[in-house]
Amino acid sequence: MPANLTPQYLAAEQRFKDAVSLDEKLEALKEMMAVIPKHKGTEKLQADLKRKFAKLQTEGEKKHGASKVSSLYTVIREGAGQVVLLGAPNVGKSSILARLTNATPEIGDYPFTTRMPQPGMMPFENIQIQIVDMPAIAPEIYHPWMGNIVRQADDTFLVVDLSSDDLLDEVDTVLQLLKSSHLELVNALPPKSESGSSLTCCRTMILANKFDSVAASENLKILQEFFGSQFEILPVSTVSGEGLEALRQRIFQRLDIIRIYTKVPGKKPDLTGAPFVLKSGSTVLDLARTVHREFEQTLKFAKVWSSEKSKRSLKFDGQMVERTHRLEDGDILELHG
Ligand SMILES: Nc1nc2c(ncn2[C@@H]2O[C@H](COP(=O)(O)OP(=O)(O)O)[C@@H](O)[C@H]2O)c(=O)[nH]1
Ligand SMILES: [Mg+2]
Repeated sequence: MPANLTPQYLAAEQRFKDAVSLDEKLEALKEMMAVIPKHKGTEKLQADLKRKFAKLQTEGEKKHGASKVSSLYTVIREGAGQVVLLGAPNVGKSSILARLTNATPEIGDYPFTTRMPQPGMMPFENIQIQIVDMPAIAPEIYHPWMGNIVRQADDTFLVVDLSSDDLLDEVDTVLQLLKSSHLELVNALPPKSESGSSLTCCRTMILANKFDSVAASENLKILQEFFGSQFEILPVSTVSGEGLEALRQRIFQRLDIIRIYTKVPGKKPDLTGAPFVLKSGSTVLDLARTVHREFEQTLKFAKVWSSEKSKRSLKFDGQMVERTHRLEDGDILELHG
């Protein structure tokens, strides 16, 4: 038996023994994993705890039925886009969520702190983007329902720990586990006609977190060497804050959306509220449909004002445009039916 088990650990163990419900057992085990002294002598016990935890969690899913569990784990979409954070245990997914959003996830230097998908809203200029922190992906804990959440999201970010000497293995493990649930993380989606296989492709970039740590520069080089041609890699640190502003910008850019305001004829536009959000490439008619279905029939033309930030050489200043006119981010539109 390993020595040095603390009173806190023993108390949690007692709670585990006394627990009646599955939830109580899981909570107690989680506490045991959190407080167990981390050294060579407890490695086997730590591994046992992880296995026990995963087993109980799977049992719970079976008992409650897969459908109930997966609905439990669905994240209701909010805001202008939904982005998922994925990765091995302890890489800093929850810390990133906490730095970007209003959410206050549990953060710990022990694995499996996060058991449920946890959403938070990231304010970005005049919109909000939903970021979803996911439970860690590891062989002993991987749940297929995670795949469903990834599939439904607009974008995924694979978080990697630059302080870890096993980072290549960790990335490989995550990619393999996702593949076993028919999900492939890719840099760019293949054209629709080519995606005939049973694998669903999900667009991903790598967040190389803990850039502040001692081994980070060296590990970043290794990561770039092995995965740099396959994925875009952005170094970040939730501790120093480095890369976080670039990350916010990338999250927005990768959603590939435009924000459009409407105005009433003869009045100034109200730019303080939330804009309409559409996919890049949307037309006047697409926007009109979003405002009101009737516009599909009744819309005759629109007038457009470009945003002050527009980089167009020729800015619109209230010109009349047709229904098929392509809109640009920040455009202000007056619809005439
Ligand atoms: N040095 C360093 N540590 C970090 C950074 N981000 C997170 N951590 C630490 O890594 C551990 C795991 O963080 P957490 O966000 O819970 O990881 P998760 O399991 O992926 O959600 C915690 O002890 C954090 O304080 C970072 O940028 N630099
Ligand atoms: Mg976490």
